[in-house]
Amino acid sequence: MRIPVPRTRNGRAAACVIALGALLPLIALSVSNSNIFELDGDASYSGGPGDDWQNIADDRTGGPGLIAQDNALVSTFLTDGLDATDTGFTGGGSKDVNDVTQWQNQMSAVSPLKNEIGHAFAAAYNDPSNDHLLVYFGLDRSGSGGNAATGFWFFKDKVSVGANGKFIGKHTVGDILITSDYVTGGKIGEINVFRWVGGAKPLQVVGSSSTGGGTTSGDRFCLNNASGQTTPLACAASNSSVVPVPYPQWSDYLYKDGGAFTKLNNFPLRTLYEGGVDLTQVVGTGASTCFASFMGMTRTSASTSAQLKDFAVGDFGLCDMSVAKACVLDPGVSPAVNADGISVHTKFKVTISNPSGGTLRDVQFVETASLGGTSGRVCKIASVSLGSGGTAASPTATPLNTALVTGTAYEVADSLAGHSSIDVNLACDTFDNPFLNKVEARSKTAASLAEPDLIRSYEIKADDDVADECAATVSPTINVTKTCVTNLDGNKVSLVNTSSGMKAHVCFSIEVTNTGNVQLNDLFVADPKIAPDVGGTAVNLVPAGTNLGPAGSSTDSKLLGDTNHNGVIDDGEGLCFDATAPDSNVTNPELAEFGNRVDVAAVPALGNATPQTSFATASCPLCGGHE
Ligand SMILES: [Ca+2]
Ligand SMILES: [Ca+2]
Ligand SMILES: [Ca+2]
Ligand SMILES: [Ca+2]
Repeated sequence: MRIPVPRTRNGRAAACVIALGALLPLIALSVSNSNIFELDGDASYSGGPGDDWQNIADDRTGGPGLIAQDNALVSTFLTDGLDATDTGFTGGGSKDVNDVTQWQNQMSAVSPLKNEIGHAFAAAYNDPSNDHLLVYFGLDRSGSGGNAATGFWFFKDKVSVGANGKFIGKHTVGDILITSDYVTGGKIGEINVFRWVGGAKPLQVVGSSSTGGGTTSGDRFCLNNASGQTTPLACAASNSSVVPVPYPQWSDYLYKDGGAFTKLNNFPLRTLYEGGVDLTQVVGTGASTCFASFMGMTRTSASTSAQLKDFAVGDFGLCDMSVAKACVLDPGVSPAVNADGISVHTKFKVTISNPSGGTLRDVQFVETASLGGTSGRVCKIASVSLGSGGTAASPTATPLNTALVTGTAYEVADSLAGHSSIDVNLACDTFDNPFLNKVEARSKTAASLAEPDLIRSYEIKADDDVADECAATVSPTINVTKTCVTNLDGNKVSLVNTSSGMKAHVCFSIEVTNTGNVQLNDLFVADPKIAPDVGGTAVNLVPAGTNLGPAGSSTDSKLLGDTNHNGVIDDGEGLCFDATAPDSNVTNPELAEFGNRVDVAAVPALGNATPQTSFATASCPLCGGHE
């Protein structure tokens, strides 16, 4: 497979089209007119005002670039695999009436050999006489002749070969299929043009030689003009004689007839097929003529019940759009934990690109992440960078620094020229770290369209080897200190007489501090002797250095034993217990101590939910000489 031929001659191509229109202002052109394209049963350029496949192959990737003329708006020239290394259709689901998602492909030799595609190609032109979009298509066969049938899809979606025998992409209403038959003698016997409409009968016949009839002129067969039309809907030609392979433009034409594949300088009879369709007639004036990919195929017949054989598929960027989104790294700013310790600030850049030759209109951008409401997620457009290829939308259509609404389309450019892109710069605050989300871009190929005809999306996913997501550094840490409270006598231990005898009365203060950058929830304090009351079942500590709300409710530390919440342990405050004997039953009063250990734990509000823990011990001496 090849990528589409890069259009390096747009300026001259446009000039040629204008010149052609200026020279032939009163002459009705059409899909069958050789002044636009030579549907003549060969691939060689005659030197006239219209192109042939030689002009297209000249500009393919790796082509020689020797011919000045190439009037195509966009073109593609695909070199297909041969024999056992070729990918072709397989399976019962590979039918015209089934969605692309039901088709299957496999690597194997095509049977019979007459269905072996060597190359497939397509090109789009503007008909200057009526502004219709004309699309031409063709293929060469690398196997011996005989009756054969072809099909050509123009997809709105980007269809390509996927993994495990599947295809990537799907049908879209408006996809076009042209099937054709060519029979002994090289004559085209049948052309059918279908439009994908979805539903139970997804293929709608737009034009067919079986119902409307056709006319043969030389090697060219055209459908008779439809009612109300002055030019044919579609034409096709095949070589009824041996014609040259136009080297050096063509990539090697290999042919097999019983033996091995051999490079030929001529196309044998009926191995070259070319056709064209008036797309504007197919879809109607004013409707979208946007297509993103092209497929040429061989098949058992032109009927929609045919078994599908070989195919070649590639991009056909008649109009196209892509969107990407990535987190912007801005140290200390993005991504970063906000001062509240529970949310993360992230800047994102959404890049909407137009890789095609045509202009996109009314470029819109939609956030599909759940924003606002009770979730606390907020994204705002900080700015739009238009670059040289974009023109601004009305300022009211692009509200800056305003909370975006999920699912609402915001226009970010009035137009986006071919081969250019724009950036939408966003700032988001969310409870997620990293904030994984999805964006959608929409645009039109004609400003007159009621609805966008190009819709693309991009999702930032975790762990998919694409560095588009980023997470703020979350550093949850908790600290605890435990101190003996000195009583009025200046001692840390008081002896009190109780009904059960003399006891030591000992008081502590315990201070738990959040020393990290994230809020700590559900503070848990365990001290077996004093059973401290932490002040509720769900006590939270805000990040270090932040104090929100009234004292004692939203602070970064909690002083246990401070009964009146004035921040200090006053006389009579503290967490106390009575003991009948010193720790370890020490008998020497000089060495006697009363103490134990406190353990704390709390759960970070962001990042890993593993509780943070710490502990402290304090021992209060009976005689005050040591601690
Ligand atoms: Ca031709
Ligand atoms: Ca020709
Ligand atoms: Ca092939
Ligand atoms: Ca193939």
